[in-house]
Amino acid sequence: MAIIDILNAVVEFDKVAVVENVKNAINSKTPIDDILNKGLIEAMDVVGEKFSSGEVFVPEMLQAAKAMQAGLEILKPHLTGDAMIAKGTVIIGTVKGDLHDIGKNLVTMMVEGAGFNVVDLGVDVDTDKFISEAQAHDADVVCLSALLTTTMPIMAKTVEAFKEAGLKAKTIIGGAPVTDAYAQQIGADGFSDNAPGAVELIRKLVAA
Ligand code: B12
Repeated sequence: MAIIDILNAVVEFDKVAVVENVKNAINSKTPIDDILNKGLIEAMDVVGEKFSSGEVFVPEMLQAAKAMQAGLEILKPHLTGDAMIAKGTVIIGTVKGDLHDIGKNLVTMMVEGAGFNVVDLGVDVDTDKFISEAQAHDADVVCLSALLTTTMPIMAKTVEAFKEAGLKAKTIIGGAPVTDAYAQQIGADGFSDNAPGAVELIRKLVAA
């Protein structure tokens, strides 16, 4: 089973083929990282490019997302399992105005798999909710995800609110348009452009 078949099945939003191709790839011992990064995630980049060029529209983008998520569900047990880590509590959510959740869900899966207690607030989460949930759960780290350039300022507002509230929780940010430079600019405690990187960052922040 070639990785390209997984990628094409997502781009063609053929959920049945995605599931079948991912299962076959796992069975034939294709590296899990390749299935994830070169198959499922790269497919979303192709879909994004097609959206930018007007080749596909929101309904197709949504179908592709659903197909990708079906593939992720099959991969999930293989992404987790490293549970011998000092535990901590992590709050995660996609910021207000933003409904993209595939990347957030992927980060959630891997952080849970690394042995942390993860409270997933879902999408469209406002600053007050991040703060109140961090207080309620005595969170160590708060993860903010954004996929739209228009919702990135909510990250800045939320990071600022955490500083003002004087909570112990560290804030980290991510999502396709987010950069390390932006994280530094808004005073976040960290940034990663991928889910394993998020796990590494959280481990460091919790150990610090
Ligand atoms: C799928 C998709 C959708 C789906 C989302 C379904 C879902 N359940 O998520 C739907 C169809 C709903 C959608 C809607 C829209 N979308 Co859209 N979408 C995408 C698409 C194709 C893929 C996103 C994705 O899932 N990528 C795969 C995941 C795995 O990657 P990721 O999210 O970046 O996450 C990784 C890292 O960033 C990181 N990470 C993520 N979060 C975090 C958090 C932390 C703390 C850390 C450390 C790391 C981290 O780890 C993840 C794993 O590696 C992108 C194109 C793209 N390439 O990004 C456009 C894209 C993001 N969408 C776009 C747009 C414009 C829209 C709409 C405004 C379209 C419209 N006219 O209605 C709406 C907005 C709706 C809203 N209010 O949110 C634009 C944004 C442009 C911009 N500059 O802001 C993009 C870039 C497409 C494009 N090329 O124009 N979209």
